Amino acid sequence: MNNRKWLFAEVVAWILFLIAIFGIPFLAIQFRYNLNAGVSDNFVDISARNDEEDKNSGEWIINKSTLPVGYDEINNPIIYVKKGETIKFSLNAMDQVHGFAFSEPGIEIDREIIPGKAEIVEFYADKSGEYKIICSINCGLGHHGMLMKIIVL
Ligand SMILES: [Cu+2]
Repeated sequence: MNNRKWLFAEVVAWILFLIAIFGIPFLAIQFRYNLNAGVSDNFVDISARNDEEDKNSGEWIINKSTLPVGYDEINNPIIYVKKGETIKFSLNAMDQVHGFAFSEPGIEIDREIIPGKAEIVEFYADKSGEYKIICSINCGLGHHGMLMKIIVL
């Protein structure tokens, strides 16, 4: 082989080497990230309740949660989740039709919850921050008190 061919072989070898060094870990990270997205054991079972006779009754009730749950000073639930994880919500309405909606612009989750039928909603927590959840269907007195928060850490 002449020198030019050796040089070519050397350049190709270097390129392959660089792809192996930088490319494989990059692909591995992407692959892992994609595997994790959407696959989750985080499960939260929530009931929506608003007794029309009582203006203080509108609330989201956490029946069961595999994630840590706290409460703010007026007893609204706060759910904590790690960034990159997904939460699977099972939602049910105790009395009338409610709406489970994120009030953040850009998050298109707004689901009607009809009594007697569990609604499954998945939320992929890809960005850290606070996410407010409201009731998007006017359910009478107490409607504006139906607040809940998700904190992505
Ligand atoms: Cu409601």
